[in-house]
Order: sequence, then C-alpha cells, then structure tokens
Amino acid sequence: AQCGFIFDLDGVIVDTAKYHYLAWKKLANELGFEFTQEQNEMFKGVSRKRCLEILLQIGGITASEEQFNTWMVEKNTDYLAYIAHMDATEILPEVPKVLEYLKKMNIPLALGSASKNAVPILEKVHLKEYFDIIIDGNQVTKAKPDPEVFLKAAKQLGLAPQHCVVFEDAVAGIQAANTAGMVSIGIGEKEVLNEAHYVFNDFTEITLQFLDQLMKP
Ligand code: B16
Ligand code: MG
Repeated sequence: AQCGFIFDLDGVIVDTAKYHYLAWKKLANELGFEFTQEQNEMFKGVSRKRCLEILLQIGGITASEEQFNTWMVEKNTDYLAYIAHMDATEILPEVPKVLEYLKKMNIPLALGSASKNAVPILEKVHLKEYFDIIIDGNQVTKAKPDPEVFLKAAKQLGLAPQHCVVFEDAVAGIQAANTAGMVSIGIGEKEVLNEAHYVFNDFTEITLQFLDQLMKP
C-alpha cells in the first residue's frame, strides 16, 4: 500500500521554538515573573491558548476572558515580529534533502502543525510547495496529544493512519501520532521522546535506507 509522511513544523522543519520562547518570556516579564527555557519545553506542540493558560498558572495570575485574549494577541504580535526576518537559512539541517528524496519517490507529504502561523512560515522558508496537504492550528479544534491534526492529514491524503509516518519533536505530538495508530519518529532527545517508535537527534542521523524501510509495508 501507498504510505504518506506527515511533518510537524516547529522543532522539526524550523527552530521557531526560540522565537515562541522570547515572546512568552517578554509577556511573563511584563507581568512580573520569570519564564525559563526549561519551562518552555512544556509549550512545544501545545496550542497558543493552552500555552497562555500554563504561563498564567506559572505566574499565579488569574485573568478575565478579555484580558486573556489581549495577552494572546500581544504574544502573537511579538512572535510575528521575531519571525519577520526568517528565511531559508533557518531550515533545520538536511530537512530539504529528506523532503526532496520523498518527493522523488512520489510519497505524499503533509504538514501537521498546531501553529496558526504555519503557512506564512513555510512560505518564508520556501518549503510550502513540498506539501500536498497542510493541516495547521486553523483547522483543528483539539490540540495535540489529541490525534485530530494527524488523522485529518491522513484523511486528506487518502491514506489509512497505519500507513502514515509522523516526524515530531514534542511529547504531545508523539502521543498524538501513536494514538492515531501511525509510525512515530521523534526528533530530539531519546530520554524525552521515549514513547516514539524511533528517535533521532536530527535529520542528519536519518539515512535514505531508513526512509526506504519506512516506505515498505
Ligand atoms: P501559534 P508545532 C506549535 O507548533 C509550537 O510547537 C507551539 O510551541 C506553539 O504554541 C503552537 O505551535 C501554536 O503556535 O501561536 O503560531 O499558533 O510544533 O505543532 O508545529
Ligand atoms: Mg513541534
């Protein structure tokens, strides 16, 4: 059977986590508390709304719905300013090589991201053309670890979940892929992503032979 590959965006294709972190840290500091890189780990793969809920919890702050929404907008405005200068140099190592190879092998490709900014980012780094299907934060109602984002991608690719391979850097994303019944490949630390079927530090560790192996039923 035909198989498809689904890629997460932040932390897999580009390292936007550092810009998300700067924007959340700025907001935290304005509200009078610290937000560490370590705490930022919890934000990976998590929706903007959920991130703000966690941030306010860290700061011990309760907010009205109106105030909450204002801070959501403020964070995103700052984030957009940080990513404004992004270009193809921010693509993570060997990602284009892998995309190029899968395309050459006629493998359908999808993006499965929690970000509402996924399309402009893909355009900035000139990788949008590689993806047959893009499912992002604008099309999902249930955030990772819910499998909705990946199941929608599989459906639009016209593939059964068990014939899909997912690349993810977040624990919540690996859980979403596993719950969907897909093959999960963690990009990051083995200790953190221990629920994934395979884990690599980055794409430089992924060989074309390994990709061939994944394509076989
Ligand atoms: P936005 P991914 C996720 O993207 C990020 O990992 C997460 O940190 C962020 O909060 C989320 O997107 C929402 O992003 O504020 O741009 O809608 O890793 O699922 O590609
Ligand atoms: Mg990610």
